[in-house]
Amino acid sequence: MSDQPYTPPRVWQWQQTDGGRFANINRPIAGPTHEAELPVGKHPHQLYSLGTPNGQKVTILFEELLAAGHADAEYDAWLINILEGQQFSTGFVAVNPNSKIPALLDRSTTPPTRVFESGAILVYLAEKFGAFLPKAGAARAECLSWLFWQVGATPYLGGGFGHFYAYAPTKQEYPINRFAMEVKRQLDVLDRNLAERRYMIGDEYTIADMAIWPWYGGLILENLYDAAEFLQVHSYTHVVRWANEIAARPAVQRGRRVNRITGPEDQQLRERHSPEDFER
Ligand SMILES: N[C@@H](CCC(=O)N[C@@H](CS)C(=O)NCC(=O)O)C(=O)O
Repeated sequence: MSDQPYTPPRVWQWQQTDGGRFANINRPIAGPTHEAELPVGKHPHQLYSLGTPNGQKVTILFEELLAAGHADAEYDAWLINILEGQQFSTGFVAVNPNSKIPALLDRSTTPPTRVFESGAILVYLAEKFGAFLPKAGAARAECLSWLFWQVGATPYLGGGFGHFYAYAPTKQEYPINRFAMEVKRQLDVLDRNLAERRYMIGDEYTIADMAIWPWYGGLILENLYDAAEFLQVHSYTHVVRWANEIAARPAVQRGRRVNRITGPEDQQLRERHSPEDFER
């Protein structure tokens, strides 16, 4: 790849040597690359995931449901190592044809129900247990609005800013400028909302907070992409206050450890099959 201005050819061709942190897993085609079945544990919910922000959203919700007394929310969390291409097995593709974590199989239904896309998994579980999603009216609309905001906005943070700032083979001013501006705009959207409200929709803690926190809280608390200073994330004081309040929740502290394979050793729980796993 060259730093020179690029003139696109008439027909795009896949450059397998394109570089970048995820070059070995990126492909322009969908579908499985190999045969492998997914493991199945004893609980009703089988989660196939990795402890990235998208994965954490779901494990935080599971841990919050269990903490709120929903014993039927027990789950097995299996590790899918996306850097090793495990999202392209026949078993995983059968649960998520989009080959991305997280993916859920609810075996309490006959036949089992598959759910993919983290936002859809949050809504499915919140509806199933009648928790963390207002049942009707303006509060439900507000919660779903912020949830869909996260799903739509965050690719500019992750695939846009994070990719060009942290993972691309060369640092390029144009895309970094473009996506830094958008991420700072998004942080300001959150900051203005959280200046008026304790949680994203008001006094109630919901799946909207659980979806937004791992990403935007991660920028502040975990220095995601090593970009805290570059983006001046600590200047968004209302987001900082909200991020710290959520980080203090015991269920969040458990959920963020599940399926994690990076960061401090004592924060990694590669698989989760019972509450006792956190005590090891
Ligand atoms: N919109 C999806 C995004 C999921 C996603 O991007 N997952 C990443 C990890 S955070 C992944 O599995 N990447 C593997 C790949 O692209 O092959 C969701 O919210 O569930």
